[in-house]
Amino acid sequence: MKIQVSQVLVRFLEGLGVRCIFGIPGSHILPVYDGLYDSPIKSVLVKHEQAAAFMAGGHARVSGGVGACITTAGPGATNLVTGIASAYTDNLPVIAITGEAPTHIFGKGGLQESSGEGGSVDQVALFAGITRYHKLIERTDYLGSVLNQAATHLLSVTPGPVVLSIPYNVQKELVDASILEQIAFARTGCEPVVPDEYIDRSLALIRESERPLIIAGYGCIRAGAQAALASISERLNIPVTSSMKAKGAVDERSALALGSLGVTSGGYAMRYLEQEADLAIVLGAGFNERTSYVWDKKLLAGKKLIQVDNNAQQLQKVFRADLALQADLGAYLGALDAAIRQQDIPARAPVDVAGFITAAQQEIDDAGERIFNRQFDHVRAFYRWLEQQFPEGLVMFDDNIVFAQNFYRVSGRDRFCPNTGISSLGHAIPAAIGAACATGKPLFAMIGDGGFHMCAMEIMTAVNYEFALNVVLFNNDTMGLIRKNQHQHYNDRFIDCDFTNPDFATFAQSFGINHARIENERDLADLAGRMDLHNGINLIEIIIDQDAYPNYSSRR
Ligand SMILES: Cc1ncc(C[n+]2csc(CCOP(=O)(O)OP(=O)(O)O)c2C)c(N)n1
Ligand SMILES: [Mg+2]
Repeated sequence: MKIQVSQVLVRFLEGLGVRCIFGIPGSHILPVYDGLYDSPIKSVLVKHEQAAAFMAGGHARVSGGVGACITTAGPGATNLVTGIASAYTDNLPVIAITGEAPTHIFGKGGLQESSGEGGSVDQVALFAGITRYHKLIERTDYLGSVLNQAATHLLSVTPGPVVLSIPYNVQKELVDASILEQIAFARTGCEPVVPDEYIDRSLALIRESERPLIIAGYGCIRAGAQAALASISERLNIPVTSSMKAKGAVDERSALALGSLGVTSGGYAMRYLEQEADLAIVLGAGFNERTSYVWDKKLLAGKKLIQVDNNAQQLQKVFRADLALQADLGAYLGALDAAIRQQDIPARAPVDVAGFITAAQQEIDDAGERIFNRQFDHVRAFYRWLEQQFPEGLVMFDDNIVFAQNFYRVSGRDRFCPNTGISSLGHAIPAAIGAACATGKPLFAMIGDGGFHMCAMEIMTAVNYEFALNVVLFNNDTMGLIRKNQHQHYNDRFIDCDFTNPDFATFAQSFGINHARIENERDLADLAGRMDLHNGINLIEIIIDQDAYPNYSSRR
């Protein structure tokens, strides 16, 4: 049976399991939009294509499946760049479908042409450095193979973004529907097996160690290995810290949780690692700049190290390991857990993590190294309030990060999605909107006022589609991080950091959403009664002094 290429693309998306697609139409992509008209895929009209890519990424993070976005040629495609780059650095399976001028006008200066011919914008070159796979599909004879390649990258265990650009005339060509049969959508064929030898060597290192510490990375969450991780930690009394991205890999409110590791964290895990641990078990953690305290050699000096990652490039990238193993974290932790049960491996001596944290806190206070002074007490109280309000779990997208790293203990039922990727401002709101299509859990987007300015109109997307969303806006009338750096390193020569905000109560009113203003702890008292945090669209504004600086240095 002959169908249009545009319909093949829609069926391809359906085959990938795409449930929502975020974008803005333009005439160069209308055939695909017309195909979406008859599809169960929900299309969401956004305000800016950058946000569409962030939404696709947010959706992928929370659903565990493929996120999708769609734009027209030229500016529609170029507006995607930061969002796609973010998915690239976060290894997210995001597919972007973009239109393109018809091939017969290539090189003649067609409207919005981005074929690279005749001096036009070159989309292929533009996306080359930020995608795992990108194709300007100029013909249909290789369409099946192109789509199969795209699926390979999207459904891989180390996925990344794919951009497919299709000229208008190609979208309208008729091809045989059997093209779709060339595409392997199911790729879970063989269960990864971890050789016994590696489990035995891991157990030998654990047996030899008196004070092991697990450093959990996002790989544990991606592999869905949280239960095995908790079982190993509890059975053997091994405390757990995590990278920022893996907060909640074990319940941070549980007895063996040390909080997250990193320059902007509470600092307990770093102290435990340095002062106590004799074996670090690094599971799917990249050890990038912040997690590794700028690759501080003291951190792992004199310790044994086990490192397991499904990505060979991560292994021994920064530190040498006594055992480095490329493996799926789910398979490894499952096998390790089973072996610990079978072999009745004795628990390590009990560890008083709460006592260690209290003592470390005192040490930090005495050294004047506390990151937040009393000017942030209401922010701390807000996060405590949040923990109480949502014991059953929430999903948090966080562009601020520093507050959550210090104040919020992510439970095993929460999902914490910090703005990693390329750390672009203006991410949390669209990413949370993307997740709204994937989860019924309460959604929070935490964002500074500088970042809010970059994406605030997307709140109207949530309004249009009645997506429940809580936006927590940290209002300090400044780009606080920049102001802090100009205070610490540039003698208070403040330039281009401060600004005047709109009145956010009026702003919220004009959007038809709820608004609350938190200036101190007392304002939290009746907050839950004033807005429906589960089903409403709420803007919670937290006022912070412009001259209140977190006490850490990013050294730049
Ligand atoms: C797209 C983008 N532009 C610039 C930056 C650099 N940058 C990092 S933090 C920051 C200031 C953030 O201000 P705000 O969102 O108000 O948060 P605050 O630090 O005040 O809490 C800037 C400009 C960035 N990360 N992303
Ligand atoms: Mg700010």
